[in-house]
Amino acid sequence: MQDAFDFSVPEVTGKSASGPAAADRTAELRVLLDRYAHAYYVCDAPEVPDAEYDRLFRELESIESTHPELVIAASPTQRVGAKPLAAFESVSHLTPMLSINNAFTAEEVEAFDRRCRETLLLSDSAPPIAYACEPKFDGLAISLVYENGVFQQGATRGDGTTGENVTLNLRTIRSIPLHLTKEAPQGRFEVRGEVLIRRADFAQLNAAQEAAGEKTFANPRNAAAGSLRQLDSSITAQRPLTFFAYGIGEAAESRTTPDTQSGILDWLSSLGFRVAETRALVQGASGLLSYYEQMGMQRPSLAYDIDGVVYKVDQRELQARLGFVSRAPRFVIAHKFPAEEVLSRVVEIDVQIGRTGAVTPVARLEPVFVGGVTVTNATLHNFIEMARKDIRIGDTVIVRRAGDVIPEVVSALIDRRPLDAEGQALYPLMQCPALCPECASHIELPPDEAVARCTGGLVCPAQRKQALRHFASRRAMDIEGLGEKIVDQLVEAGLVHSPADLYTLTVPQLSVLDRFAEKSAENLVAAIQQSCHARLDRLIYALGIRNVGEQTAKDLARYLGSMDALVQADIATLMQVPDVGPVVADSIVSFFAESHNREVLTRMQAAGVHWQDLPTQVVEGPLVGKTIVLTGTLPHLSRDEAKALIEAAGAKVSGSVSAKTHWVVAGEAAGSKFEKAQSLGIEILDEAEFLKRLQL
Ligand code: 5U1
Repeated sequence: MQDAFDFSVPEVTGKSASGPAAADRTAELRVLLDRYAHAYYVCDAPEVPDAEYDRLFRELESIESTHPELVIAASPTQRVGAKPLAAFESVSHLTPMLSINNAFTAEEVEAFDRRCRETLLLSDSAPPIAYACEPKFDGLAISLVYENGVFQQGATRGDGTTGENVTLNLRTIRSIPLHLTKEAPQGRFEVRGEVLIRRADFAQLNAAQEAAGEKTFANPRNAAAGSLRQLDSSITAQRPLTFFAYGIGEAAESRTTPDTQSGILDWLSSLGFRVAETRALVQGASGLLSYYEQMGMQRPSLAYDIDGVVYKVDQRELQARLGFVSRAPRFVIAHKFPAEEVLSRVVEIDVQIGRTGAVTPVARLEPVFVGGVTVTNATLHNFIEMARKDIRIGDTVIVRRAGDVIPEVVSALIDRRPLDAEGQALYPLMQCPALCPECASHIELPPDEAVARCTGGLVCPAQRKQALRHFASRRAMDIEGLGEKIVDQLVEAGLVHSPADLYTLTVPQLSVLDRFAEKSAENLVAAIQQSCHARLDRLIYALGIRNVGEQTAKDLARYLGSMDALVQADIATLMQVPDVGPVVADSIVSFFAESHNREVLTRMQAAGVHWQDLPTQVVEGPLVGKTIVLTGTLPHLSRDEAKALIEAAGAKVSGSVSAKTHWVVAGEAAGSKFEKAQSLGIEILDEAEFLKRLQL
């Protein structure tokens, strides 16, 4: 049950001389309707019959239609009604929406608790850390921005830095308050949480879709995602979406902000948000593990899907001291439930060639429903792994799928293997082909690697198709309408060899493709042209350089500032970029060493693709080229402050000590890094000496 909720609304300012009674009545009706909606949608405890709610709602609509000056954005009547959008705008998050690290075993949870204690320098005799625990909703992460208590803007997580503006759709979700209680912070206030569809609502939605001859959804998460990405908010309004709040953005700091995560959840509840009823405050690792066990038991009877639980260090001051590791906060971990496993049969084993030439054996399966979707293909990872597990055509196999993860074959039930008359397995173990089935280039298995690769590069149509799909994908160049089937046709028809060819495609060329009407051709050419105005980091990511994901592309753009600088960078320069190590640096240098890759960029530019260089954040300052490791607690600087100073001085912070480390900056209770630095003869500095070297 939620806490008491104060239903007073922001004052109606538009009183007309002729309608003070109408203004009073609208205010009164809004208070009542908000209260009843909160009871119904947030507390699951309706206070009045639906007919009474509808009667009051119609009365409010009627007054507002005769007194339009009384309409306010936060009125319950104003949830739906805007015209469909042409596209969603991008929104930069006030503070990044970070991801969280996962734990899968009790040992990993114990290690998390131990790491927190060590980083906070708690002695063995210190009391256990208090943790706020919550279910991990299987929905979509959302940010809601309130301005003086009134809902202004809502966005999807997107890549964590930039999401899509889905405000109009979020306004239709009844458990998202359009205005908050008077206790809400003034100014900007950001609430974060998850949008989902409850199981019972999902069943009803699919039944209604089926009855209307519309497509049904594979699982509640897909239904929620599809509903939230509707350009027409009147469609979203018909979908039974629910919002659960789980935190606040940093902009929300105010004097009234509680100093614990558990306090924040209670506070969000009192402000009108739905928060997990099954939240708990526990002590230490044993408390975490018993919460996990309890939630595992409750999981089947919960109203919504969850894929694990989330543990957060409760005290926010301790959270701040713990800081971050590689873009995930150290104070939080998601303890995932085991992935669902089912049995199926391998009908065929095919070889798939990935974007970077990786050769992956893929099992074609008898269809099986697992982890919320019907699965017909599952990865066997690589030929070495497949041989180790001895998986063959005809085998009955265990198939596993968790969340968004690609389904995989876990193992074969060998005693169910079909045998011939002599008792021999009907099928031999499949070997990795010597030649690529797509382009007949040689397949290589580099020493010390498990993954074989086709050496065909962009000569290989499979690699070309994958590279183009990646280039056009939403997080890369975001070319609407350039889907898998069209890419396949473009490559097979010989119209497109590299991403640069996309920019010279014409409507007549596209119109000859299978089932491609002139209008679709025009739309695709327009979408391709729209992508000409690119963002540097997205373009870097779109190139599909091995080991360069979205975040690395962002770091490269931010620290090198231009494509020219990236193309020309040598290993040493690249390794000064935060989180770029020798493997990533080598991939980048090898990519641009290929003249055909450089040519693609030149041809794209010639065809009109342009991007803006960024002011570089690098690599200036007194410590350029140095790699520094921090260990222990410094007397004055927090970990984040020390890191910021190092990066501002042009040096790089590394998490581990190696022969390439220049200095180790050590504070109190420095551990194994200190010892390793000593054994390698690396210079160890205290805070004062470190600040001196920074020339501060
Ligand atoms: N329940 C819950 N889910 N979840 C997801 N809490 C929570 N916190 C998150 C995420 C990504 O991030 C925190 C860092 C705010």
